[in-house]
Amino acid sequence: MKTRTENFLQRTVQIILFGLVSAVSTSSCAFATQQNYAQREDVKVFINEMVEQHGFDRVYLEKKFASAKRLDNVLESIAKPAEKELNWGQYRPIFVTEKRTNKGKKFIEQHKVTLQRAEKEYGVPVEIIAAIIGVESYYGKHTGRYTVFDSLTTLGFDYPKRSKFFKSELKQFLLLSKEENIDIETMTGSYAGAMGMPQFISSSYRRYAVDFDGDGKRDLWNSIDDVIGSVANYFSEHGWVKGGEVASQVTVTDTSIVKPGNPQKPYTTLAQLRAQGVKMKQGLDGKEEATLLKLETSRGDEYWVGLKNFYVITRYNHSELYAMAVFHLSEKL
Ligand SMILES: [Ca+2]
Repeated sequence: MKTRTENFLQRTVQIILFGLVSAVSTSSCAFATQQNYAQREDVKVFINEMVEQHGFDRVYLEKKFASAKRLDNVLESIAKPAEKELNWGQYRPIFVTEKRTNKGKKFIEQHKVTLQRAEKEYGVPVEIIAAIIGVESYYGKHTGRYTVFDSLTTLGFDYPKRSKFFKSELKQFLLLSKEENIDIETMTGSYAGAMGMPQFISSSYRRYAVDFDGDGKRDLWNSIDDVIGSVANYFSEHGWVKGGEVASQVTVTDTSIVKPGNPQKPYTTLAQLRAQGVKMKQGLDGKEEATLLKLETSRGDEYWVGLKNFYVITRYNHSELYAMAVFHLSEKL
């Protein structure tokens, strides 16, 4: 699954930037370096491919790449190692706040009809859909101010470490703009190319976005209906179990059974964990597949079982802390 491969640290930094210092929004242009991408050999190869394999107009692409800006701040952001990895005790309070909870309740109230329609159609609870939008963009408020064409061009051609991935996303991005007939100058997002209220990268947008308001377009920047439907469809396509639980806190007597690295994918069953002395709430089906997680906080370690739906949330963002934060926020909504 390569639909959302921005790694955990980048995503965390990005989300923290959105969440904590959103007031300091940077304009893409402020950190741009002049350079003509259209004249570069590697870009010419890329343009050729887009013309020959995907039917793009050469003159159009040459013109666009000639005016593409190299964004130095994008390169700085992506290369910057996070100061330190956050543990659960530090991560949770960033996302599960009273403010985000209250705004989430209002969001649900305001978009109840659409959220309920999405739940009915895709089997994904209203609260989970709302929590994702709440964590990703503060319910649509912070969707990123980078011109995604510039950031993907910069990363695709000037960040060798991940150029394959970003060139592929750039290709997906151009195809998306063509299919949806959107001017690439208006397609904004995070420095790593996550777009709109649900922060879909281009390949996810093409694959999972749906037109949920029926106007014939999939618009994740402006149509809240499309956003809601698309998030629900994403989860449904990744195997969301209708009516299933996400995670449950447990007590572990023998901590040596905890696998290091917090595997996100279920690798055992609840019955097996019970047999290993894990105490959990009643009513959980023993046959259900699960993973056992250890989450560190300043008040000591917490142990959780993550079920299939927990794993599905990590398909949106490959971090167990992210999935747990979404789950906790959804529980408060
Ligand atoms: Ca639409």
